[in-house]
Amino acid sequence: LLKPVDGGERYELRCPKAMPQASTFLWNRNMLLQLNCRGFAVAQHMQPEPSKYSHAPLLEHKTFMQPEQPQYAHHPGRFAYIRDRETGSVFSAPHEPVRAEPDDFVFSAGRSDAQWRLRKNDIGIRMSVALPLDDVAELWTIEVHNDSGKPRRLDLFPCFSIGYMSWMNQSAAYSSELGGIVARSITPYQKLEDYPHIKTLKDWTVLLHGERPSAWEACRDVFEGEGGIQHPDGVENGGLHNGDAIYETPIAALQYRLNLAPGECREYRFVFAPVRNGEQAKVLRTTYLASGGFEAAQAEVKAFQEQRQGCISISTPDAELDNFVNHWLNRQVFYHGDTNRLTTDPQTRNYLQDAMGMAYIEPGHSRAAILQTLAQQKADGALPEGVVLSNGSELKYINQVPHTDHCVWLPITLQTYLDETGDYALLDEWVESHGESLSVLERVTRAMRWLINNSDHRGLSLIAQGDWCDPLNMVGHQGKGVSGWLTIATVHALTIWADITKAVRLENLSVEMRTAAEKFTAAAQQHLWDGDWFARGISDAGTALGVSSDEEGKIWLNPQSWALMSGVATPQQQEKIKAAVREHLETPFGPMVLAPSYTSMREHIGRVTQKHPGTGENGAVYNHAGMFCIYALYAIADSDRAFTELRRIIPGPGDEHCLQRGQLPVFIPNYYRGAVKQFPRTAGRSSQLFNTGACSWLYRIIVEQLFGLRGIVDDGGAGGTAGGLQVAPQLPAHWQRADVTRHFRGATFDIQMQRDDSVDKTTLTVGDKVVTDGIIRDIEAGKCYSVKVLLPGALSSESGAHS
Ligand code: CEZ
Repeated sequence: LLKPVDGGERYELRCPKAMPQASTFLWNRNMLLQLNCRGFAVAQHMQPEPSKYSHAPLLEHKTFMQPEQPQYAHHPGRFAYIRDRETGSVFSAPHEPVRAEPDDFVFSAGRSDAQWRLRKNDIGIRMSVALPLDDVAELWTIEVHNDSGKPRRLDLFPCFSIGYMSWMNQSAAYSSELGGIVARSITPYQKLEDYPHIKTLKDWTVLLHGERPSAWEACRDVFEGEGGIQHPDGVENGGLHNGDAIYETPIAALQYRLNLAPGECREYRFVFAPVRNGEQAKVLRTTYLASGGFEAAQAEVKAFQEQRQGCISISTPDAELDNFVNHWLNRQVFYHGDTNRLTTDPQTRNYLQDAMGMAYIEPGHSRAAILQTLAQQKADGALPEGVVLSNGSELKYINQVPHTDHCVWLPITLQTYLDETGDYALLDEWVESHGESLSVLERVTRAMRWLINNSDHRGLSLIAQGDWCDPLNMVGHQGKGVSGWLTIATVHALTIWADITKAVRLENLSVEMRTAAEKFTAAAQQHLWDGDWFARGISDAGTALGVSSDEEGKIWLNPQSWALMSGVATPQQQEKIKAAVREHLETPFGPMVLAPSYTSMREHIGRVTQKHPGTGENGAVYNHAGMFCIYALYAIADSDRAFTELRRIIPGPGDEHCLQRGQLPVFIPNYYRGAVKQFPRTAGRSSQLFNTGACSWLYRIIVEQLFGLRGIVDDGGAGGTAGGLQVAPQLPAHWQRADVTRHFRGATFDIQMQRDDSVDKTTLTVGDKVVTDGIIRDIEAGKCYSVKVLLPGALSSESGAHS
């Protein structure tokens, strides 16, 4: 049913019905295209705010990308109907809208394209789509193959949804000058001051063809007639009548008449895109529909991607993990950094964590993102809710709600960047914000002092209308409620900043940070420890949440994970926490973010309790939080349990695992349904949403914890001391061997990790030199190092069970 091909670079699904929502996504810096296996598509481009060019049949409400988006018969898609002119039988590719049972079906997700191959009645169809490097355009190829031993007379009807463009003005017609269907509209608006912007928008949608069709239809209702989109009259009756749409819903349907000899194949190319005018359409035509245009675009994308493969490639006993890490995870991490999730005002915490992942792929990008964030720091040290990326854009949606955690992510991202690059000069860069020029070091210190001051009389961190958990909006809206997680996360952030300032020999500052961290730790211990785990918070009215006396939302994952990673939990508490997480939160899909899921509104907690139980923050396996848990387990060296959880979060291995999730292992979704006891039927189901902080954390975990290949500074070294690469793998006990290539500060390390009976501790050899402290120093850029790591704990056979 499911399998990786091309060495893992593609992933194939062989049935359109087994996981109907299974999807992949393609992007470039200006657009995003999510495609599901049945041909439905969600496309978005930036001008600079997200816009559509292939619309739903009703005017869409504009909002952020949502999880588990439902599909419906008229959902926008890219289809091709095939009609046999002799028998009149009709089917469609990829599967929608006709939904005929295929004889063969393959949906193939690639790193830079998506393909479908299907066969029905001895006719083979191949559809594929790729995006160019920068232009907003879908490059489609449709091939029809006569696999039967006799000549076939067929009609091919490529049919691309344009949908309801605008209530002010919409129309469509064929243009022989531009060579395709051209749909025009005016984005609806009312305010006079919007006009200058509206007139710059790409309000046309075009389907440009390589080969001229024999007929076309631009009006959706005429195309469909009484048969609807599933059995359109235009197809069933055997011909289109070159109609146009005059303030009617457009569609781009073309007709090609084919007479195919046995074994004959015909290929057609199309460009589907939004444009502002005919000139832009002409440029797309000459760039892409001239001979070799698609090939050149793909070659450019490939070359671009090859430069951004990430800093690690692995070969382990777990081939599916290798595929995911080598081909897909790096891609998803890069997508986040490259596009900022296609928003112009990413949430500050997301922006910083996406930049954390980029430290391993394109560190210059992380550096710029840190500077960009600090350039919007407020005078009191607070960071804004969102980082505004383009002139004139504003804080929208969730960014209008006050959250108090944004500063926490700053030292975390900075540390990752510094470890990876050794670029301590960044700390001395000057950043201007609100008319004040301060160094990065001063600005981060100010952010940390803001966190220190954001506390109540008990020393607990105020939550306002949320922290990491966006919908935790009613715990502290009156200004008194506190966050248990944020109190603990503040310890983590301050400790990191204490370490960095110590490394650059700012002893006093470092002590100030460490002392403050100790105070928050003491406050957490005094007010938040509930006997077996840490509480999630205390409301304005003084009611604790996430405590054993709660019937629902009894235990929340984040305070526990962060208590483990920050050192807040004592060794005894660590054991209790691990046991509690196992008992209440563990599932076959990863840990749930809280349990039991709330089933009704709690006005001292907020919106999170109104989400459907088992979705999102209300008790899903929320993978971003799952990553904190895995990171924490590695941080306390519980590497086997960490690996077990890590492996659960990636779909597979095996069909069954993927089927329950309904997702291919080509990305990590933001959640899998939780509430496993309350709703076992839907447990594990993927949100299909590939925007998530989980991917950056997973990449970091894999590089720095699982394989233990982390950059460090020499303790006490003056600012800028490069340090080296620390080698401290935490491989799961059942792995006997792993080979890793790590790119680090311009050098390449070919690392063989192997369990060996003869050692009782990890032993590191570089070339023929034994390195006793586990740190490879004096790294020369451009050089390739051959590294051998012997690990204790060899099993007698390679058959160690994978728990
Ligand atoms: O957004 C994410 C945020 O982007 O939710 C996370 C948070 O840490 C991320 O920064 C946890 O709350 O508002 C809501 O209720 C939603 O939960 C969204 O904001 C959520 C979406 O899943 C992201 O697309």
